[in-house]
Amino acid sequence: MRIVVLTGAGISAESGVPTFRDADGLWEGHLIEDVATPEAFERDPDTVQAFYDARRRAVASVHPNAAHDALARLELALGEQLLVVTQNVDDLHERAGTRNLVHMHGELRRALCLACGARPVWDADLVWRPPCPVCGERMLRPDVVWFGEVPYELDRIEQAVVACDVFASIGTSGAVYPAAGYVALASAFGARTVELNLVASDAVVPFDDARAGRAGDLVPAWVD
Ligand code: BV8
Repeated sequence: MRIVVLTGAGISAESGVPTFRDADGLWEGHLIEDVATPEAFERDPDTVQAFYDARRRAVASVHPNAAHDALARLELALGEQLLVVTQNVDDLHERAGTRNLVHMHGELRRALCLACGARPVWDADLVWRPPCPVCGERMLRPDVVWFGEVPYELDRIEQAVVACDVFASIGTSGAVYPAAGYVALASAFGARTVELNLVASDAVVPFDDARAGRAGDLVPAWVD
């Protein structure tokens, strides 16, 4: 039984990490789309860096919830047959024990060196513009996929989605592509599709099984 699970901000909501749409897309007066873009970083790197430093510090102070824990239990049972694809940049899936994991939108805890391409783990207390530990250049940026940038490991994700028997979407509004298109791809290749979300998302194709509720309740019930 091959399962692909796609997670979004809603799975981390119960850990106390605000979602994008619940915060009305605003962060201290900035539209997230205005902050989460390469143009914004080019224009005002300090504001963008402060946005990610604040989110990194916030994530360090919260913990995985029952939904993250349930997916880690599912991996213990299924092993390589389960792949978790997360749009989230927090490390709550890892901290719950999930290993077969793709961060398609990057990771808060990593930096990306524009000079050499290294992706070093970012020390939360670093003074801004530290030298890259690999090449020494002071050209680090957050290792987060911004709007207009190509997400990570798309081939690996698409291969898993077309081959899976079950595709589950947890805590995502289905607002952002290419992630929002995976349910249609899975369905086209014969997978059974499941949505576990606070409210039914406006998915491009209807889910075979759509359950409304909090991830912390729905995911353990679905897994166990
Ligand atoms: C790209 C990192 C080119 C930053 C993020 C069509 C095809 C391809 C691209 C596009 C397209 N149309 C438009 C595009 C461009 C764009 C896009 O999709 N724009 C949108 C706004 C229309 N996409 C891109 O730019 C992507 N790149 O297209 O490159 C390409 C593509 C393929 C091949 C070659 C080239 C890159 C997008 C990545 C942007 N970066 N994150 C950061 O985190 O700071 S996106 C960011 O917002 C998140 O990562 C996440 O993906 C998204 C927010 O979505 P959700 O996670 O769903 O969160 P949201 O708040 O929206 O919803 C939360 C849900 O949880 C809700 O449904 C709520 O009801 C539910 N919920 C709340 N509480 C709970 C709960 N559920 C359960 N329990 C709870 N307690």
